[in-house]
Amino acid sequence: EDIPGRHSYAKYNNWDKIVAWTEKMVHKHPDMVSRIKIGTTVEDNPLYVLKVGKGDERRKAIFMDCGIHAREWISPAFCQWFVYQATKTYGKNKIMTKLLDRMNFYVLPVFNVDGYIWSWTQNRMWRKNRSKNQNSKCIGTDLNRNFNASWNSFQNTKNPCANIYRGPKPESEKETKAVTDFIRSHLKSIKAYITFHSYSQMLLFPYGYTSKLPPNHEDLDKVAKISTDVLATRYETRYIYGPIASTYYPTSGSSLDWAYNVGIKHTFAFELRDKGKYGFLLPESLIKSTCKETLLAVKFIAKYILKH
Ligand code: ING
Ligand code: ZN
Repeated sequence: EDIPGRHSYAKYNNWDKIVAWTEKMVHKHPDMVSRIKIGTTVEDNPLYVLKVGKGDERRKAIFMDCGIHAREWISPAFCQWFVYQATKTYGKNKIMTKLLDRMNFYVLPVFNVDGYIWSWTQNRMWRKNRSKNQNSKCIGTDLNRNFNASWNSFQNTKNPCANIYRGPKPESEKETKAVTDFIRSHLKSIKAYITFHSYSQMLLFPYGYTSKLPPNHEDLDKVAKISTDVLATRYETRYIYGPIASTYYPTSGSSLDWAYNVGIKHTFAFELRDKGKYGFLLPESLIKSTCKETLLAVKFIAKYILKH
């Protein structure tokens, strides 16, 4: 498992390791994996999306992002696990084979690269990106408050020193803009959007900015219910599910609400393990089990998208 120089899915990997890993995945599976540079960060790091699947660009697709918040290390670990399992079980596992034959997954393993690097080198509890703010010494915008979805509606996101600072305007951040541009240019094929956070063990769907329910909330509720049931079959890990605003807390400017409002009718946010014992500092010994159970839920969502 833990061979020096070899990528380990049972450990947290720093940004350099993750970049090397993206190259490795493309080289190992050129017919199934390609790497797309969708933009760069404030500190000029590349933003890479891995396209995983056999189909051409017109096939149905699911966009998944990990690591929008720097300190939530289990999230990028899951995106890596997903790509690994997809390529490893293609041709062996019936469901995975069908999924990859018929649809594409666009996987952004680390959304907030600069913040992720900062959380490895300077401050383990860092959340935001690393952009400078005008008229403030405080650094960073919360990328999950920076989307154009009721962006201006909550006062608590106005302070540049707050952990949930929304930024000077919607999509002000290069990272946000890269992702929204990519999704907008693939809107025809993208049928689901899934974003991975930690922690709390929740599966959330829109809306965050209002307690109103989205038009297809019954459908979302049903998919979320079955997904969390499927997730629990592996280790009996219990997730709660529901609309963000009532299940968790009200939020404006989130990627989830934005993706829903541009027309992606199935959008979900996972809050991965745990429920607070370790919080953001989830031990490496729990990475694999967390990823395994989560993969079951994601496969269920993908199957559902393929059918509907
Ligand atoms: N939680 C998310 C946050 O940005 C969330 C919750 C998810 C809100 C998806 C809106 C949409 O506050 C964490 N832990 O970051
Ligand atoms: Zn988060």
